[in-house]
Amino acid sequence: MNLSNESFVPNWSGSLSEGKAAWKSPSNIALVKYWGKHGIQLPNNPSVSFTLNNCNTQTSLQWSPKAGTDSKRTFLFEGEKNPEFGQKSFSFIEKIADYAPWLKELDLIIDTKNTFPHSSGIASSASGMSALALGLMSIEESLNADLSQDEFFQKASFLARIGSGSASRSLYGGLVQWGTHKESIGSDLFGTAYEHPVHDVFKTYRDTVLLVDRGQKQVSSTVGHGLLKDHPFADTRYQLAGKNLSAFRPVFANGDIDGFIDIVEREALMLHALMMTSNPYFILMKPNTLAIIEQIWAYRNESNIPVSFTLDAGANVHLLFPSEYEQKVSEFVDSELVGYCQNKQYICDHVGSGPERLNND
Ligand code: 2P0
Repeated sequence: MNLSNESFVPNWSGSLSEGKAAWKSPSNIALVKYWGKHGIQLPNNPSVSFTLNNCNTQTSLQWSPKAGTDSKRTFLFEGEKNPEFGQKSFSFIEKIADYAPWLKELDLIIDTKNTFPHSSGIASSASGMSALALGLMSIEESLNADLSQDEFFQKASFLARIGSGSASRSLYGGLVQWGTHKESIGSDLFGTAYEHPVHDVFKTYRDTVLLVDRGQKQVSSTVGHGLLKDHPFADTRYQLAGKNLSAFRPVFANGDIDGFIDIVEREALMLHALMMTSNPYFILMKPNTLAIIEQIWAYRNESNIPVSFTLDAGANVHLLFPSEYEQKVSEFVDSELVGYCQNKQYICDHVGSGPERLNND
């Protein structure tokens, strides 16, 4: 796609007034993983993800022309002040200043909450940054009547990416690609709805997130990404990510579940193999992560039910399966897997249709 950073710098001026907007934006789970970046959160390889539904962030934004000389920012998490999360939002707002110059003229109140527990190990950066980016785009929309819906979501994805790379993939439903790839229109600057045919089975796929460890990760994703810089396998990894994205194309088109399982599990283990071979090396899986993987493989062999797994940058396991097996897999989770989950907790989710504008009240 022939767009550059400059394409997102406003070349119009609108008149500022006060307003309110609220958005619900989902988390996503990568099937081809983003691991390794350069510049301002630009990916070293293309990735593709399922947009989720039930794991989401709801953010409301109130804005008004600034009352003092400095613009005032207020941040509330679940109705209360939260300096740590507030700092992340404010530093995001600083980083996007060139693309939203009107922000320095406004006072802002950001009020946000997640549907999933904060310390569940489910990354809140994808849903959180995308929800905030959508709220900011609602401000831009109020200033620029010529903004089309396509431009709205594209720039929301562009801004969300600057907040957190994976957030760029939360702006559309179904399958979403981020990063250039020879077979597609994809961009490194923002996510795009997956452009090739997708079989119905992947439009309602299930993701049961098994919460293995809710503790703080020892190594953040940002540090993990950074360790790819001098990683001996980095170049091979980037090539394989592109190949796996190509290999997914007929799999998605034909509803080839066996092909899906093969690529998605290889990607998950490759991500963690990269962590284990970084310098310094680290392991984010826990014993129960491996125990769950073994149970999934045994159940698949015995039952022929096509359950598979993927992993994020953490110990939790995402159990992926077609919706027609929901009842049987639910029994499997309750009888065999729940014992490996911290406090027996898991979250049932599925492929969703993307962000939603909420009523302001
Ligand atoms: C992904 N992950 O594709 C990969 C796979 C985790 C494992 O992107 O530094 O929070 O904010 O761009 O997006 C997690 O990293 O990192 C991530 P930043 P992000 O979803």
